[in-house]
Amino acid sequence: MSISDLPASPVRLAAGTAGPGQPEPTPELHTLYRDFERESLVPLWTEIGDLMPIHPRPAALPHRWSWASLLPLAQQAGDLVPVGRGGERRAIALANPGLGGAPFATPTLWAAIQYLGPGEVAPVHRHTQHAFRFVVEGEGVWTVVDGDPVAMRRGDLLLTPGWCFHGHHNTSTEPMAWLDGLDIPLVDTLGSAFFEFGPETLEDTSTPAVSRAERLWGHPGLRPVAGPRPRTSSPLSAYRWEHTDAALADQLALEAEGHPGTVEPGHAAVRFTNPTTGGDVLPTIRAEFHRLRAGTVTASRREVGSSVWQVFDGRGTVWTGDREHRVERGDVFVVPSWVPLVLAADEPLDLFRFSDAPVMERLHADRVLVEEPTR
Ligand code: GTQ
Ligand code: FE2
Repeated sequence: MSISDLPASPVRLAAGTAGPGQPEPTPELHTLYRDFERESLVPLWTEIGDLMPIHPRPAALPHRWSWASLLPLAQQAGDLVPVGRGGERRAIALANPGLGGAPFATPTLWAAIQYLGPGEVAPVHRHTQHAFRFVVEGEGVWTVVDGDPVAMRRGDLLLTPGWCFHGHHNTSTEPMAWLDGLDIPLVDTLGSAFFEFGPETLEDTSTPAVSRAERLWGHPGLRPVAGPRPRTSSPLSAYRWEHTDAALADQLALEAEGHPGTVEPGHAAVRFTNPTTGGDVLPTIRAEFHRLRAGTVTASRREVGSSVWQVFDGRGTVWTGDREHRVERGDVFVVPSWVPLVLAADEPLDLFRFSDAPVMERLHADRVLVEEPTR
């Protein structure tokens, strides 16, 4: 029996046989443990294996949601559930099956599919939770961030940092669905949630192709001289697909020309950055884009902290621990802390990823273990 297999309940423990480091069960011990319970006390020696494991043992499980299942359900919600003040958003959370029914993808990250029909408006509000949207297909929605209308199109990453007012509206004749990522579970654990309703109507209903934030902050390698103070969240509210795509294509092309820059052979990756710091786009969330050449199998990689991935294009196979999933466009999968991940591309494979890495780094809890491919 390993230390982490010890039974959890002190009372149960006192009734059974003693495990390693545990006292012999006696009626007196049983009474002591019952008295602990009555006084809201828990002895460490019965919990040590769960609370202080040899390595992370997350409750969250590796899991895959297929876009082919998510989208029709979001469409049905579009038919049956109105969007407006009070409910605020027609967002359906991906609930990790290991987290007891909580609407959390991981212990720190929220992931949801949000759906907005033609002409619909999701009202303005703000909250301390940091948020982004990632678009796997469609267009026609503008998210208005602190009064600045930001177009949402396939491949774009759009930011809504904490305490920025935001509302969304669909100006097209087609419905649109996208992926939301927020730090709701972390904020819930920390007890740091505040929320405020905004004005009843959007501040600006214009539909510019380029937001004001991009005009100020979206020029490569350049920042305005005025207002140069570092900000913990990126002031650039849109990261456009054309730039991401070009960066990934160049990374792979350079590799083919014999110049380094990829993560590993056939695996290009970029991180979205805050132009005021060079760091992550949000204080609690890291966002990346990965591109695998057809035939690439990655090294096995385990990291402290959890990630959510969405396939943007292509098909492949994902191994999370000993689970294997076939994935294709739109599919979302979760990699809990310290679970080894291997990706294999059957055809060119593009993936968006977000994680709680900035939190782990701030806590000096970040660790990575890379093992060469065995498959
Ligand atoms: O679009 O503002 O998925 O506030 C969860 C909370 C989306 C949003 C979510 C939110 C939003
Ligand atoms: Fe929100």
